[in-house]
Amino acid sequence: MKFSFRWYGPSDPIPLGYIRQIPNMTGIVSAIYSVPVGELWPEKDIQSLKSDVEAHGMHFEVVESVPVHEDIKLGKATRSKYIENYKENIRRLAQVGVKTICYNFMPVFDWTRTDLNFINEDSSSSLALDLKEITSLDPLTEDFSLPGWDESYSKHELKALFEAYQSVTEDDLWENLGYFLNEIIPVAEEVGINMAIHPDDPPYPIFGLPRIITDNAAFQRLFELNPSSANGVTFCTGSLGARNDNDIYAMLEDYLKKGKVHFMHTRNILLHADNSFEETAHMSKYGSVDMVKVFSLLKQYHYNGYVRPDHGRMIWGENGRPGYGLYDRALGASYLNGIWEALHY
Ligand code: DNO
Repeated sequence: MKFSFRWYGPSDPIPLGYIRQIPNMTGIVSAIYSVPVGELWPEKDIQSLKSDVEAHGMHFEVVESVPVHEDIKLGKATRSKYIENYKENIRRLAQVGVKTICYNFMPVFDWTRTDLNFINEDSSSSLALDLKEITSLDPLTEDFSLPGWDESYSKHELKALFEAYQSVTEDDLWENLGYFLNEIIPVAEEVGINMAIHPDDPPYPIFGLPRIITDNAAFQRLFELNPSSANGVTFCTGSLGARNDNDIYAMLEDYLKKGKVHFMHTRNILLHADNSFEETAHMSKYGSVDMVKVFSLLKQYHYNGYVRPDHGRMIWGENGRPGYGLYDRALGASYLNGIWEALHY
């Protein structure tokens, strides 16, 4: 198992040299963030990212994410250009030694929370999602504001996207995902890259937009769409754990058996009865995810892929990118390494 850490490139306030000092941290997970969704990633930018990471004694083998253009999710005629660009990005990344690409197929919004600064008992802060609050929000109203997303779209863009999705059903989204996979998976296979879809976060439809990568039935359908082992998953314990009816251990075991897990996001959440949640420290006792159980399964099935601590709380006065500070993620990494070491004793 290869431990890795997400880094947002040169604009990330956390220096690579600090990440290297986390015990057993061998890899960086990153992306080219300066290129608009759907465009080609310049080879020189990819190369310089790799060189930066390697100059700090770590490897660059996982990209999170190569985002999927909305026209592909919408199944528009214009998707062909974006699919061709996607294929070329896969080839370019393979050329510098990338082995796994994480992506998602969520319409309009990626992960969503209602609070980026939920104050915990110990005065640390976390990301949180309150189901009542999210269901009361209407993205098309003037005063709509969604933490983390306020600068991503203009009102006009948001309105146009919502209109475009109005006629897109869950089945349409599946069809568009199938089309995309059947185009890109052969390229990924050819160049030795594993594609790892990230579950929807939260794992149910929001704002009337369809969301499909949500539960076990969805993953089985995904595997049927394209049986290649390159068509795999990022198993995110926090995202999949945000539904009381998801048995994440049974799901993980099945996908490990099938050789479909290429990347693990291991974070914890405290899940409430209505599927609202707060993100917690990684340790099992603080949340609803049993990390020892998760890592025992990884050991049992000889998981040899990538893992990363996921969102951390803000602690020790750190002021960072929500969910992606240094301190609590480093604590998470050490804790997970401790479990892994103990399991091999
Ligand atoms: C949140 C992340 C997601 C993830 C994408 C993958 O912190 O786990 O934003 O990177 O969904 O495409």
